[in-house]
Amino acid sequence: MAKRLSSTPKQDGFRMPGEFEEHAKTWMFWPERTDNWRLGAKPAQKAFVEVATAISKFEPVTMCVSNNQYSNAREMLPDHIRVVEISNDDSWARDMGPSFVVNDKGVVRGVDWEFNAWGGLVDGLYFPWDKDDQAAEKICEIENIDSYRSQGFVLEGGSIHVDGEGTCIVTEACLLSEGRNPDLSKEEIEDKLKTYLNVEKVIWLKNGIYLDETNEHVDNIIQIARPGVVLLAWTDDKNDPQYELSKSAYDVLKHETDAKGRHFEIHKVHIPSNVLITKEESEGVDKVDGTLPRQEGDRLAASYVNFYIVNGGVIFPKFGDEIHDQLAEEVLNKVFPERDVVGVYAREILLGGGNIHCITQQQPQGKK
Ligand code: KQY
Repeated sequence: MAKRLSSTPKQDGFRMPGEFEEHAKTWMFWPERTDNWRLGAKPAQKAFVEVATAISKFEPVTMCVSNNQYSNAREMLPDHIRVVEISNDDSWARDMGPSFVVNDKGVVRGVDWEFNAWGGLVDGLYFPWDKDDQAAEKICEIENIDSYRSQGFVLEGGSIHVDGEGTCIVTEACLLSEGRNPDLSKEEIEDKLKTYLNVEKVIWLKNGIYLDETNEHVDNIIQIARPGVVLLAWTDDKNDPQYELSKSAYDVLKHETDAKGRHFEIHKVHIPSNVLITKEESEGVDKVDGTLPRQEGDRLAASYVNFYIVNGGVIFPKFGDEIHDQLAEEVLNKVFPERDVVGVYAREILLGGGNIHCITQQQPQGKK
């Protein structure tokens, strides 16, 4: 029986592995809310099917789906993708799912972060979020995995990156935002990360991607390919507001060392040309008080580094910007020569406020 533990990963000798370490499977959630996903979420559902299918060529995928959408999801997804019913408020497995931790015997446990929809009543993206907050616990129950609950400490999986060797990278814009842990100091937040992820060093970038509605999650501006090697979302256009944000992240990473004292090898990945919401896209989204509106002309936080590393592969978002899509693929092939790099057209996911990394959650292999 899965237990809720009152100790911490650090006390018990559990650490969060890097995403590039071997996975047992990937978790995803099925999109359906019509105030976030246009046209009754139909285009997004197709995009989620494409992502799930791409991942399933490398490792098993489980899709979590509400009771309302169970039959539709089962019908739309290939048979080899497992579908389980879990109530949800939306479909961001990175943020609602557990962050899995392992010990050196290969035992896997879950960290169930307190979740408040990216800022609660201060600047959260929808209300209520209670079903999303229960999702991590339910996943651990299904897998019969013990879990730790970070009660009183709000965090999303997309706001942290770890290298599995003692380093965690975050952004100040997100972790110090008013809507998450306003009563905790930066040092106290760092201590929580050290306790729940069992890391020794936290590296603070100032910002993430311009206008990222998550208060600038780190997983949209960098990804860790392996210890000491990072990819950074970049623009050469000094007039683009993203330039200063990416330059500041570059400067931090250039001068920092990781927990093992290594300097970072940094690979820049140019963002696509401005991706703006069209009139048709805006009109397809239901308007609901309390949910972030999608206005025509709004710039979307498009970034190729919101990619997902799977066993033997990398699944990255494409935006239909031929030049930058191709440049991103080239950088990924260079950084990951041992993995197959697969692009999936992901505009519909971006329209919902995130991308491929945000809608996926890896469960580490642990002991076979
Ligand atoms: O990017 C993410 N990790 C989540 C984005 C949530 C957007 C909700 N509209």
